[in-house]
Amino acid sequence: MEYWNSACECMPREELTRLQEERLKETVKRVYHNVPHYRKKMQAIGLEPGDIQSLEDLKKLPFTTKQDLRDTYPYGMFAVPLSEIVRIHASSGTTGKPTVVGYTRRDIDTWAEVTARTLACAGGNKNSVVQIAYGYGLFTGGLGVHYGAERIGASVIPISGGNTKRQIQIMKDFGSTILACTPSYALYMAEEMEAMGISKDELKMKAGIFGAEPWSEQMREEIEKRMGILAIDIYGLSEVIGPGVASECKFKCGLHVFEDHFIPEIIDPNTGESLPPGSVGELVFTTITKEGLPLIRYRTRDISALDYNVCECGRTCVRMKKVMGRTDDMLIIRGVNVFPSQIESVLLEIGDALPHYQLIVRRENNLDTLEVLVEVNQELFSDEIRKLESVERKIKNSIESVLGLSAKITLVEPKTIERSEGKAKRVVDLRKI
Ligand code: DLL
Repeated sequence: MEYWNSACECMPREELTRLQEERLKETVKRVYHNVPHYRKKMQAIGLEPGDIQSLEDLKKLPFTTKQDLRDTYPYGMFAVPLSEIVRIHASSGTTGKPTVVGYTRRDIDTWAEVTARTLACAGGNKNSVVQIAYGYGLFTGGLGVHYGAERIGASVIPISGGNTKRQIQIMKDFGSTILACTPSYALYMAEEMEAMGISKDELKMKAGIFGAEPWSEQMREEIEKRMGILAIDIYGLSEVIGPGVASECKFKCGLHVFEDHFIPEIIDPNTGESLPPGSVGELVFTTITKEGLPLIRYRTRDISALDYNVCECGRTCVRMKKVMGRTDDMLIIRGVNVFPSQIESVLLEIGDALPHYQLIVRRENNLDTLEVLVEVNQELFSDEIRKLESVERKIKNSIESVLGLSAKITLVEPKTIERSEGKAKRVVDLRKI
């Protein structure tokens, strides 16, 4: 069995608990003294760093949410001065303002360590040729996996996303052995490959590390069959570190959470109560080694469950079940996080649109597409077609500049979109994954 760091990945539970407690105490002390936002929240419930001595005490700490990061935008939750931050990434949020995350030099080192483990989980080593087709930029996917791939000594192809024909040509010519991208993009590549008349036997591909969006077992089978590879699910979120929070091993029975860095919990999303192992609920993470942006009990909104049984691979770290869904309305379309409210504000700014709209998400040829149905006033409809086209274009451009996502805009007459007596059904997700 190949591990990147067997001492940490296979640490006996008692030893791991001791290590986690030590690091937790240290983290709580640090955020209390360095981050006013945390200090205020703890003081409000009469909690002092000394009250946290064991993992049991974790429950006493208040949760952190995306709202906390928004309230302190952009750098208010950082626990070190900006002079210690060497990298900034960001992901989109509901208000259009991104969630900003910062890394110290040691955080970058930790990140490389955990993504190196992820690659080793997929059988990666210094002989691997890793093609990174996650986006590079503010998104954490590209650079996150990049540092891990260099750490294991692999040859890295930092191709980033897009330009599918070129991806496949390079995959073939450069002899890539591991592909890193979203699962939907992997499937799209498989299709394009067939269309180009390139057979999987002409490739050296052995495995793929796919994540950043939910995907099903059927999708895995499809990718594995069409590409002739082992497809591994990897999980992470920018706030916690990016990719490298958890990864499946070749046994594909849950994702190992790298617990010497991140403590997971499952809570009831309605009551906030901590749930026992095995229960399905919302995943919550506490980071215990991060310096730039330590997070205490961060609510991910992702639904999963934890399994503490030791895996066949020998890793002792807990396994989280494949993410089953989210507790909020965030959509992930082609790897981009989209909140319906972001589109709503774009529409309302345009003026000609009525506040009745619906987002229709489809998966066509394995690629997610977004259609926005928008009601516009009757006058516009009776007006000349050119005027309608210009409104359509305005909305399309505006969505593209806010979200970085192209959408098909369909303008419809007033009262076309179904009304609801309760919550409006803003999203019709037709993807079968
Ligand atoms: O998506 C980090 C990442 C990059 C993970 C590359 C894996 C690979 P964010 O953009 O902040 O970060 O989005 C985080 O994406 O809360 C989940 O809802 C979803 N997500 C990430 N990985 C998975 C997965 C990156 N394997 C949000 N399965 C998370 C299901 C996933 N959902």
